This record gives sequence, structure tokens and C-alpha cells, in this order.
Amino acid sequence: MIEKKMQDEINKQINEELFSAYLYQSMAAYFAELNLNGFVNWMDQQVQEELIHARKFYDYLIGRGGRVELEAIEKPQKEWDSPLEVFEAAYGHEQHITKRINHMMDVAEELKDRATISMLQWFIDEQVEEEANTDESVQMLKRIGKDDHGLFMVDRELAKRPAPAATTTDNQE
Ligand code: OFO
Repeated sequence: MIEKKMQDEINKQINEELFSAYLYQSMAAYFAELNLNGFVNWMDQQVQEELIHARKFYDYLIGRGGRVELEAIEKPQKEWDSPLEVFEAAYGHEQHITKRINHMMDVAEELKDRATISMLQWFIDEQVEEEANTDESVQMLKRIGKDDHGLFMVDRELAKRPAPAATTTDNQE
């Protein structure tokens, strides 16, 4: 059985991950309006990743005999001034999620909850990737500035992002 304090943190994180999916879907819609289909693809794949993250927490909590409580998902932003501003917001969001995961690890350590510590280690590693991926696009967009040809090249690059591996419930993805 999982302690209530840890259960509350995991429930909050399920909501954070679902909000992440919602935010990236809103960013995908913004790019669709600009006809930047490579950017749309990147965001759509990110949405799928976030749903996998939410599912991992959901499955883990149920596996520990906990109670999942789903809360309302906050409305995401829908307008940005430029593709660069979108990716800066995505990077800032990932930094926020990293802080949340680190905080959860602090709680798990305080409770000496070794199973949760082990599960969270996957997310600690994943967040290194999440921050690096969003920051890579920020850096590319900064380099091209207002050059339309550069934007077209970035769009072609982002179109290559593959779908994430299918959802699993064993935290091995
Ligand atoms: Fe779930 O990592 Fe992004 O938000």
C-alpha cells in the first residue's frame, strides 16, 4: 500500500502530464494554422509521449493499491507570437516538470518509499531528454532568426520525428 502523501503527489503528476499533452496539442493547433506541418508532427508526437507519461503514473498508482483521482485539466494557452516563442514556452514547461519530478523524488526519499524511488528514476532520466529536445529547437530557431528558408528547413527536420514507442505498463519504455 502506498502512503497518502505519495499518492497525492502521483495524482497531481497525472494531471500535470495530461496538461502537458493538452498544452502541446494546443501548440500543434497553432502550428497547423501557420501550415508548418513538420512542427505539427513534432508536437503531435510530444502529445503521445505525455499521454504515455500520464499512463505510467496511473498504472503505477493502481499497481501499488492506490486510488487514482482525476482532476480538471487547466485550459492551455493558444496564442504565441512566433515558433520561437512556442518552443521557449515548451522548454520552460519541461523545466517546470523536471522540478516536479525532483520534488516527488524528495518526497519518496523522505518516506523511504523504495518502489516509488525506482519508478521515478525513469522520469528523472526522461526529463534530461525532454529538456534537451525542446532546447534543441529553441537554439535552431534562434539561429535562423526571421529567415523564411531557415524556417522551412527546421520544419522539414521536425517532420522526421517518429511516433514514440507504444504504451507499456512496465515502466521499461
Ligand atoms: Fe512528461 O515530460 Fe514533458 O511534460
